[in-house]
Amino acid sequence: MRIIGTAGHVDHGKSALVAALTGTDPDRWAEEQLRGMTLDLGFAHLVLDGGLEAGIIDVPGHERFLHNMLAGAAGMEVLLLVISAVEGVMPQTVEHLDVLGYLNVRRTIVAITKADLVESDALRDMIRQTAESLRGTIAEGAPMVAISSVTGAGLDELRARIAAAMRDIPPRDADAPVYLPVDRAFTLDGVGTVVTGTLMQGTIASGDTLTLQPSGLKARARSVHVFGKASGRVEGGTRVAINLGGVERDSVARGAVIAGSEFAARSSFTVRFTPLPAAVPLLRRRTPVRAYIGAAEILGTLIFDRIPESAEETSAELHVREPTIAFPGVRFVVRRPSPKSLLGGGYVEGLEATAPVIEGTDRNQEMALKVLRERELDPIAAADVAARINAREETAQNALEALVRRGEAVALARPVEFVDAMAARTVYARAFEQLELAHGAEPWAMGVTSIALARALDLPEALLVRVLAAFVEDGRLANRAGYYAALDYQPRLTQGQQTLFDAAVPADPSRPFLPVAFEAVIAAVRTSQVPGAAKAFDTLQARGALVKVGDDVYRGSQISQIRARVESFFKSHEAMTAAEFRDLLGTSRKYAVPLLEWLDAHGVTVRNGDLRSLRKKST
Ligand SMILES: Nc1nc2c(ncn2[C@@H]2O[C@H](COP(=O)(O)OP(=O)(O)OP(=O)(O)O)[C@@H](O)[C@H]2O)c(=O)[nH]1
Ligand SMILES: [Mg+2]
Repeated sequence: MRIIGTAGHVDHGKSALVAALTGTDPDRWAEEQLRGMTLDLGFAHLVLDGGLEAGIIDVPGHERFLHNMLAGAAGMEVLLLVISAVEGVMPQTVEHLDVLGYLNVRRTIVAITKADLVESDALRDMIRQTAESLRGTIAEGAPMVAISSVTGAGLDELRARIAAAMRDIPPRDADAPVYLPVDRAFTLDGVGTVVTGTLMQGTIASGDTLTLQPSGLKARARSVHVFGKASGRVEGGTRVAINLGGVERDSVARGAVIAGSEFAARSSFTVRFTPLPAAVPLLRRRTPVRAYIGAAEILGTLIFDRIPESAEETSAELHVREPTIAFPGVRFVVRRPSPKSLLGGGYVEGLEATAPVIEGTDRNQEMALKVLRERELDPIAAADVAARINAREETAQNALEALVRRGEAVALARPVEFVDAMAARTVYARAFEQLELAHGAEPWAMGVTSIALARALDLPEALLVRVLAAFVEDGRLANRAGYYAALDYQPRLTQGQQTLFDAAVPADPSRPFLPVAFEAVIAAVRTSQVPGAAKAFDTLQARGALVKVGDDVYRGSQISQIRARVESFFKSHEAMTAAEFRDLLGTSRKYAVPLLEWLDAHGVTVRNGDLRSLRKKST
């Protein structure tokens, strides 16, 4: 289904044309019937030859109801510009074209109505003049068809033009996140709350849980109707009516949005804005506006860095008083709060709007990559990428994973986020440079800690750790006992360092399980004046050559023997007391207790009251 919209000056025959094409009078209100004038949006279902279907949105032409016209305008893809053969182009013809020039119209057809009321010469002249007046608008060069809603003349040709235009435009993205600006909300007896709107993109199925924004209310789609017919599932580009379960009529109104979870309501948007030429002198650095986004009308402020001096596209911030849903590429129009003249319009800035059109899955990957590149080293979650590239979260996730496989992105953990691979590789390269320097300068050290690396690279430590983890995972960097090192790096102590520690923690065969006080080792390091002794001590501990247990230091070989004895003890015992352990090693209580705690902490034994048992190997 496609969405056709009417536009044109009051009384030019928009509603009559819709009725002639569809058999439905779009003026559904008694007051509209009485006054012979459209006050609010009307809707009709057009079925053309071959089953081609469209929803028609009929708008009021009177300038007083421009806000209602605006509520329906964003959904229009095919514009049926209605111009009376009697009057020609009139003020609201121009105003509607100005509005629609900022929105999503892709094809325009001009219907010259009331052709039955003018002579054929006058009609020809009018058509020529009209074509002239439409220069520079979105209707420039559009096909023009003279019709009469009274006699039916020209309607077949108009239908053929409409069908051709509909076939010409690409379908809306059914795979994108749901975006449905609500243009009507009402209650039906025995049914409950119903909202209608144009599903701009995405897919909704009856039974889905939908989110209303900006309220955040959740509602169940009890049923989904398309022009009176129940439909299990509707895709982007359809006029829909949804019966919402669990929502009071009062809590939803025109301007609300049914939006996918990818989108969050915001009150501030970076936009590209183009003023109308006549509005340029009215612009201030902070220009109060009435903004029309989707079907919403919200007061706000347009803020410029530099006040536009011509009717050219420029960057601006749009702040609105009530948060709403808009994402890159979403179009908007602004008027003055009062008098309500049109100021201009534009679109929410972002990749969607500025990137060259890339179709298919590659499009998502390319857009996601642009997001990553723009952020450099600032990680971003898949859900946030989704909102920025206007894709469903799952789609964004797949695109990001594909980028990781392509080597264009790097996945970080805790939380799962992504960064541009180029930026990450730069960090890796700089870190590696630091490591090589450190390995050369202090070959006895284990490597470099994250704190030292972060300081050298001038990066937040937490970020550095997450980025480098990806390279550790890939096997391009080692992280041992908290020290980063090149993969093939092995610390080697100097002869002086080795001698120092051999003497400080000596092996005494007569007292095989006697440790040395940690303080004593530190004192030996301090008084020795052996260069690099402190880091060498760290290295020996990191590699298990020396083991700190409580306040004492054991040689690694002592610890292995102790473990071996304990394990062999448990071959013939279920449990072990502290006293049994002490006797097993022939050591004193002073050393036995910290050793037992160390064995508990290192997963050798399990403590159960006063008893220890061997921890079952969980493989
Ligand atoms: N003779 C003749 N009268 C027409 C034709 N189209 C519309 N009219 C008449 O013109 C008047 C206005 O028509 P509408 O269709 O209500 O005009 P509109 O553009 O919808 O007006 P608004 O919605 O108020 O902007 C009505 O009295 C119609 O009967 C036509 O093709 N021929
Ligand atoms: Mg009308």
